[in-house]
Amino acid sequence: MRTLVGFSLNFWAKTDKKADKNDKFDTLDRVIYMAINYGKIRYLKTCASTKDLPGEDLPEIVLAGRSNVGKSSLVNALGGNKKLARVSQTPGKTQQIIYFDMDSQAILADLPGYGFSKASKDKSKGFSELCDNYFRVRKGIDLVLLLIDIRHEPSKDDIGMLNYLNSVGLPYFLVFTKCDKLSAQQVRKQLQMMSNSLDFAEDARVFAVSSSETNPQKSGINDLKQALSDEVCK
Ligand SMILES: Nc1nc2c(ncn2[C@@H]2O[C@H](COP(=O)(O)OP(=O)(O)O)[C@@H](O)[C@H]2O)c(=O)[nH]1
Ligand SMILES: [Mg+2]
Repeated sequence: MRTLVGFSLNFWAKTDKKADKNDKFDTLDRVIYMAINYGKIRYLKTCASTKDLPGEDLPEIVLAGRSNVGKSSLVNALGGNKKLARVSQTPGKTQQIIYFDMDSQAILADLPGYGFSKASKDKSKGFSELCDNYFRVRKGIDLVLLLIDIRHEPSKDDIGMLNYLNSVGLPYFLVFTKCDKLSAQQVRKQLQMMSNSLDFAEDARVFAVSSSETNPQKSGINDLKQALSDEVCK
């Protein structure tokens, strides 16, 4: 069965304060040891080419998704610091791979977004080449976070990326972003639609998150943090 982890935890916590103490999703269970101190996420380096990539000593987590889906905002939400990664109003601005060190426990690669229309053709070409080259040369990827906007049908590029991950067998989580823009009921409906229309691995975990600066609750982020820590410590 597909696990709608972040989604169920978050909305249960909000609506059912007297949840059964023995329930495995009880909020007490959330105060568990995390390997990664997320307050210690730091910018590491920016890579314009695969020649610049950092060493592969630490586990590597990769953020992939279309431009403007919320990759940089997610880095900031994980780190609890809105200045970590530059959040852009203009799709397609980031044209490099930006690395963050996660408390010396793992590194996080924020990939250039795919599928943006405003950048020039040349840049667009370089962009996807960098991503292609990255996945070709990088052998030690531990986990890909594939971000998809909860509000929209997955794009051709989202589906292409998912098919790629399935075909090469890279482990991934699906992270649906911008959930604060929908009601709880709409989020549920969209998740159902996504799980019917997307061909994702049975063991892929699914999170529904909000990284919005104006939404202090940051739904789903704690659950994602815990899951990333668990992956890194495995
Ligand atoms: N409401 C809301 N806006 C978001 C969220 N995540 C990102 N955004 C907005 O979406 C835009 C693009 O975000 P950004 O993180 O730069 O996307 P990236 O291109 O994938 O790195 C910015 O205006 C963000 O403020 C979210 O969870 N909720
Ligand atoms: Mg970005």
